[in-house]
Amino acid sequence: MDNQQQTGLQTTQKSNKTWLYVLGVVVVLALIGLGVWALTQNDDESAETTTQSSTQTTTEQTDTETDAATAPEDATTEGVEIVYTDDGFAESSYTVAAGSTVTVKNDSSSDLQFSSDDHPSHLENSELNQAVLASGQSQQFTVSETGTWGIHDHLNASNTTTLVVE
Ligand SMILES: [Cu+2]
Repeated sequence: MDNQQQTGLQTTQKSNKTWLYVLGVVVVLALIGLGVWALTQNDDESAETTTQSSTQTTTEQTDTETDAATAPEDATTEGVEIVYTDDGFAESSYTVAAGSTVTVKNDSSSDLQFSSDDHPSHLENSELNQAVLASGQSQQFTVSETGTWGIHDHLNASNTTTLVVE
């Protein structure tokens, strides 16, 4: 073996060591990169979960608001309008909650005297007895006593209806 061959052998051994070193660095960098990627994934999942929770809470709040807005639309708390025509009372029965307003509208061509049964004493529920109402006029009153009350036009007692106060 002469000097030139020996130098070539040493260079090859040195070159192999350099490759091992570079490979080691690449592997370490790859592991670090993998670790950072894994941590980033976890952060993303946490953030997603938090976002979903917020969205669900917001949806529930919206539902509650919708329920609250729907609840007051209970027909019996809004009072009732009783229309009277030349054919008599428009409906055979009206229902209203205690404490709400009854509106009587005289759409007939004659006077109306809205009265509690019995005729002519009007004593079944005297809070329902009203003054004479001219043609085209309306009157309002509040009901408080619960029950099923017979009603008639005192001036034409064959025209009757029923008022249920709940
Ligand atoms: Cu009467």
